Amino acid sequence: MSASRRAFITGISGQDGSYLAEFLLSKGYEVHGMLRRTSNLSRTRIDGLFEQGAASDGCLQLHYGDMTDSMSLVRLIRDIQPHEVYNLAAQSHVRISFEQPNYTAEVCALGVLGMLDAIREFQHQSGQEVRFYQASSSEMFGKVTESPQRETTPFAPRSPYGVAKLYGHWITVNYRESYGLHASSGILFNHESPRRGENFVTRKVTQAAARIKLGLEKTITLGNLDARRDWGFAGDFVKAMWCMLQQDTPDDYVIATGSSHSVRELCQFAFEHVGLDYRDYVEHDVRFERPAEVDHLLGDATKAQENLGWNPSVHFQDLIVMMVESDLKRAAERREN
Ligand code: NAP
Ligand code: F7E
Repeated sequence: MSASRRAFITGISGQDGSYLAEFLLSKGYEVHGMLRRTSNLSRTRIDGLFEQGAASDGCLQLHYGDMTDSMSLVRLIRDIQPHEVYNLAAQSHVRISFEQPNYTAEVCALGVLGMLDAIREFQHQSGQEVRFYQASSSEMFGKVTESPQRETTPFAPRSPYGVAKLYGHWITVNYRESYGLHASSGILFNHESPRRGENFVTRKVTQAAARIKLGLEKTITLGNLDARRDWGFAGDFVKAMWCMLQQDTPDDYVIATGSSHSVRELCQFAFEHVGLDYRDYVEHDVRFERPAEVDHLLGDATKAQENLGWNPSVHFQDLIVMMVESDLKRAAERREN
């Protein structure tokens, strides 16, 4: 093994995993990522890193494994001997968690336990410290009892995803308190980017605005337009994950921008950017609503600002412009091919 610090990222093929891998490589880390087996390789978000040669010089290495296969986690921790583990893998779609509650719990709850225990065992055997980051979520606040939400706000999850994430959160706290693991949990509010999955509402809207503008689609069908979210930029949020693992003492942190907008405002803004009125194109379908909704999330990241020196750099409007412009470019390229 080389002398540089080794980081292991689960969920490296996802939105956050790709930004975090880039960030850690830029800091000189040797980055190892876990991919699950799929019939088509799902690594388009990190293809750019391979094109830049990160894989050929050994700085970026991918390994097969799965959060539902604890033996694969034990093997990977033992083989990689990481200094830092970022556990980002999840069935991360809230509405789909109502359709796949069992699988969501296996990945987002028991998967975290499997990883923590693999780390505990490796640390015990080898004497090497492994720092752990858990991707907790503002969905754990659910039916909120105070606003804005901070680290001390009571949890009240409203979906199988939120409930599973809450287990992942508490078991991380439990391993920290019981076994002295350097385990931190980031309670991240919604964060988006041009790499956001196409079935999350920001990307669904920015992609539709772009495609409607270019004449490739006629309408977009959405669920609840009144829900409000605190939306930030994924590139900013992954830096907070790293900061948490550089602290002497592990802890839990809310990461958020501190301002919220409704889905309706998101539509209005994205469509206005391409010179259209969203009311002419947005249709409603109850299929895109959830059995229980989280109405309004708004985070207070004061603790992260004070302890980590972390601040968001991209505001909501700039984020949406970034995403619409990227979707315009992608749609135009596809139209030409
Ligand atoms: P994402 O784009 O959906 O990525 C999820 C990643 O997990 C993908 O790489 C996916 O692999 C992988 N994965 C799914 N099931 C797996 C399994 N059984 N075994 C191994 N890998 C598996 O999610 P994200 O937006 O980057 O979010 C990263 C993490 O932060 C997640 O844990 C999410 O729940 C949490 N979080 C996200 C937000 C947000 O607003 N983005 C906010 C709070 C917390 P495939 O590519 O093969 O699907
Ligand atoms: O929904 C409403 C929907 O799916 C946002 C995940 O990253 O952030 C994300 O979860 C809001 C909800 O994100 C549609 O009802 C309306 O109120 O983009 P979303 P989410 O559920 O907030 C948290 C923090 C995570 O941890 C999760 O992993 O938008 N909405 N119409 C819609 N949402 C979707 N997806 N599709 C619609 O058509």
